[in-house]
Amino acid sequence: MSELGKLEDLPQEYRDALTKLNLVPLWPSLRGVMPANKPRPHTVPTLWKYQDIKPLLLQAGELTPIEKAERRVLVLANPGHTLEKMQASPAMYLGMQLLLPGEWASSHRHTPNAIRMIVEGEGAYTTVEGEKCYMSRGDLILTPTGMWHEHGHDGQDPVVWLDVLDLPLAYYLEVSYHNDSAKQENVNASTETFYTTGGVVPSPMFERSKKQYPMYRYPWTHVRRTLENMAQVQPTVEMVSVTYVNPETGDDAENILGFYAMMLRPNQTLHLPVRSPSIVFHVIEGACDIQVEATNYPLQQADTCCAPGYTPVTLKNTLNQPTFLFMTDETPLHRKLGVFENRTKK
Ligand code: 1HN
Repeated sequence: MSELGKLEDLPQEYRDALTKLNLVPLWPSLRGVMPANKPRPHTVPTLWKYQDIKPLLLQAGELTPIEKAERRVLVLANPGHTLEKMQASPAMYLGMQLLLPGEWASSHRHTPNAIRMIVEGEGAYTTVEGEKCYMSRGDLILTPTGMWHEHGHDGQDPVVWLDVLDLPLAYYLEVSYHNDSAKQENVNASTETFYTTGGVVPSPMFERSKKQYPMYRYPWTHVRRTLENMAQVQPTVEMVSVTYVNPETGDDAENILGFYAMMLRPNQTLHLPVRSPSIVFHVIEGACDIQVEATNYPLQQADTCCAPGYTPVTLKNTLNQPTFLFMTDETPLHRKLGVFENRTKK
């Protein structure tokens, strides 16, 4: 591969003439935008420890009333993208949100897709399109693009959850905006009750639901039980994991980001496939080491970590009991764009 000409090789007069006309020579920047064989990600492996975040989040609760914040969130920003960009990876935004007893975070909707993964506390809820979804640790609640949502809290203690949005992508595409509304009356039946049993879907007059988002809440108790059962009946299967899907179609739960839960067996070491999407790990229960290339990140319960794509990642359960992880990645987006790759050495 020959070395390409540099910008400095060109006469200043010529460069000035180009600049004046909004023109740029490609060759000095070609390798930068398209490196050989493997992308050069901005995303750097980053660990956010809940024990660091929680006191600062509670302090935000004292410093900033909910009316002044609308959403009281500390953003988990990847320094490789610069903190101002508020992104964990190219397409993923992460934030830890605090709601105190009696507070209400007003109703709105927006173009980015969002989910909540509940970290701790009981008694808070998100109302999604008129459906009141109660929050308990490990529950996944969807608020897909365009769905009205607001948060309330009937309980006694602070509630914290992890927000995951595809905001960086929506912002990049210049399609990110929101609308406000009055408080939603919660009128709709809980959609999850229609999908309590796998393999059975509601079919009034034998017609299947055409809703793109037929279910908003995935209770952790159900997901955890599924993982434990899978681990038990498949003792030799290494990767005990599930994907959160649309229960009507089996498609990914949302269009851009993928959501998964995994059980690491006691003391298990697991090498993940090397794939193109960035990935985020959050410990629902237990503890593990996450090794990204040569660096080891020790995670306790409620800690969150991200790794860039095209990078070897090894998970090691550091406990003598199962560890449960929530994971989110950019696989649905990569597949739709036709850039998904799995580079695991066979
Ligand atoms: C949002 O609407 C929520 O509804 C949380 O709780 C975080 C980050 C950026 C833009 C909108 C929420 C958000 C957000």
